[in-house]
Amino acid sequence: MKVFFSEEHRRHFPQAELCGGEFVTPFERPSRVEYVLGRLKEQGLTDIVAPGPVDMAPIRTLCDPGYLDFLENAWDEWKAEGFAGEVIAANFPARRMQISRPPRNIDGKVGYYSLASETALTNGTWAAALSSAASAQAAQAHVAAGAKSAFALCRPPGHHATADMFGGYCFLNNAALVAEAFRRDGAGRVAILDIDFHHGNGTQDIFYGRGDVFFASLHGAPEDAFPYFLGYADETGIGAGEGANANYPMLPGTAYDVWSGALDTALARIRAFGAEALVISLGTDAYKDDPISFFKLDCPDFLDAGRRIGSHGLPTVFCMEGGYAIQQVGINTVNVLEGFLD
Ligand code: Q9C
Ligand code: ZN
Repeated sequence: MKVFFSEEHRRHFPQAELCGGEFVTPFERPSRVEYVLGRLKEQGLTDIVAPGPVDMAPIRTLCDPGYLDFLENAWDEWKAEGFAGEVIAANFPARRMQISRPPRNIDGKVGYYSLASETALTNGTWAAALSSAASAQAAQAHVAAGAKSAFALCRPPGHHATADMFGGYCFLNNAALVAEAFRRDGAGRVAILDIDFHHGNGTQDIFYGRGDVFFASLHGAPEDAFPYFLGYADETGIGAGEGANANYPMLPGTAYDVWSGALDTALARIRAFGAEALVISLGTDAYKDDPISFFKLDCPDFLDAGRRIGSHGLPTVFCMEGGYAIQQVGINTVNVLEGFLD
């Protein structure tokens, strides 16, 4: 399996994450990908290449122009405002406030264009997010050209990002870009399966009204887990998208017996949908010792999950998402790929 990876990810390395009322070193840190790269090489997955330049056209098609403009200029505007720290949102358009009027001031704009305040934006964030999207695009092009599968080692991750909001460590929705590219390249129906511990709210939101892209997500129940305000089982799509969204929220302490049942159900739905290509949002934060999650999957479970995904035989692009148990993120992520290849 070919791996697409850009060193440009390093340009996103915020010092601060707001967590429990304190600033901590971000869980989503550059060293995560070193562990994944190390494990890939250890297991003989050595075909690792840098993507070509990002293709902006599909990003402009997918995202709100004001949002892209914000991402590109936020750091400069923040500094011009005289703020000393990293770009962090503190003001949000909450219930019964204006949600269609982006403020002029960057302190307002950052809240307008985000869904949470844990994620800081820095000088190199835009370049890093574009390089992450470029890896996803290159992986998709590789599979569209006939390869059975590819792994986009994306950082920063993408599945929480909507067309007009960042948050949950995500800026551009890489998995959504891949799904759209498969459609553009001729796949009539595409499925996205999100196995990250957190609900893929951004991906769901982007495709919620569409019948051509099926979205399934296995995640911590919204009553108990970020992003809290989406991911319930009764969210099944709307209009043409009715029936093309499937959520599998699960409770704290969920282990592989229950989780794998949800995985099989989701895969059966994807098969029944008639997907011609598959995108996996590959987070491994369902791991038992993940510092910010509450499922109980163990390392071999990721191997088995990969096997179950691979047994469907669909052309597949994996996009890296979360996974914060730093010592195991490489093993768990590569286990899914190895299981898939079995
Ligand atoms: N105090 C992804 O896995 N909440 N994003 C963190 C820590 C946000 C996770 C709570 C979690 C975002 C891609
Ligand atoms: Zn996650």
